[in-house]
Amino acid sequence: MAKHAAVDFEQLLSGQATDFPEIQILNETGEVVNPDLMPDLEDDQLVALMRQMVWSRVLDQRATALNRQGRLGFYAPTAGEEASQLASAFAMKKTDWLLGGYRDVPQLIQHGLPLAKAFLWSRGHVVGNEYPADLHALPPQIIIGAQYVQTAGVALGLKKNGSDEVAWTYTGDGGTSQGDFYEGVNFAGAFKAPAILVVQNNGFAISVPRAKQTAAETLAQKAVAMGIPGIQVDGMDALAVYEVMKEARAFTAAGNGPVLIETLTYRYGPHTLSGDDPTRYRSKETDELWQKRDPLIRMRQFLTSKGLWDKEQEDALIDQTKAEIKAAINEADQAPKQTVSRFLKDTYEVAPQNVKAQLAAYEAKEAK
Ligand SMILES: Cc1ncc(C[n+]2csc(CCOP(=O)(O)OP(=O)(O)O)c2C)c(N)n1
Repeated sequence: MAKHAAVDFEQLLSGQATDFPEIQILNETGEVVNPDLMPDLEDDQLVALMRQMVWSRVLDQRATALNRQGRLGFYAPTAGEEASQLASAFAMKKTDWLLGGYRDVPQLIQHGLPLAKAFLWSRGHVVGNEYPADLHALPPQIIIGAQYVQTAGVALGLKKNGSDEVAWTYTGDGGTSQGDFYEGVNFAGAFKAPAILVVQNNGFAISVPRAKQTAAETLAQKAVAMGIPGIQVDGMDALAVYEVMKEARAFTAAGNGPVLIETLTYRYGPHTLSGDDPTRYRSKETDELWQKRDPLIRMRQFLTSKGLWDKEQEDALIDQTKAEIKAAINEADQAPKQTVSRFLKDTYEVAPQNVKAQLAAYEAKEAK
């Protein structure tokens, strides 16, 4: 008689991804495919959300041009990710704490970072990291995964203080391979910290396709290893992203612990503007497929069909945004030139001897 296998590996694998269906409300043509999930948003809120997404698209175009003119420095393009970025942030409160990554600048500006400061951050100017006191956010994190462990700590701090605020963070598909990703999610789970952990899966980590990060069928299912809920959502659908985020916020704020959300999205541009060329690692067909899924197209159609949006409105917003960007870049130009003494003063509250000596030397040099 054949020995019965103790483990059915095929069965184990096939069952894994079934609890992570992609949540969608608006399809590619802007039709409501899941009316039951429709978020409770007033007409003016729907328009405000669309305005933020259009604003972000214009910002991306202008930032790209400004980088090419040498008027901005580091820039990670955001076009294509508007629903993932802005609709998720739209569900959060002004007092909630945002710890984003290097691509998550649009959310940060909507959360309260003055645009001129965002530009100074891109240029590498210290004033770009001096935040208004009421801005509950950290500067964009460059070390992938670090924002996840820090978010767990911020969320635990909020919980210990009895605050009703929550912390939220973003990383990319590539970021889910980091040790810090797992540690952050695990810690937040173990301490039931009020955190929302977003993974923006745009298909690529620089040139590396998502399939090379992990054999896991979804990134949302990684939540299982940490014992917390994981959700996969259509990241090109602003309504779905908003609704899932809003429900996650309510869940975590009620003391139930963190939530992991995977948004399925795409970046139309290169990884950054520092030399990445997407034609070397992805096809025109893939680009075109995702162009059809553009979050602006479906939201525009949805709002137009409700009589809430038209071309005139959009054109006026585009002009207004361009003017706002122009004013902000000019304002950034006015920032004082950075000095070594300023950096030395920022290093310690009470400087040690070696820093004191360097400070004196640089102050003398700068006074010349
Ligand atoms: C800890 C760490 N390792 C490597 C890098 C270099 N790096 C910068 S961006 C990037 C790819 C990240 O891809 P993903 O997480 O998918 O986010 P995306 O840029 O697509 O938004 C890498 C490896 C880094 N910044 N930090």
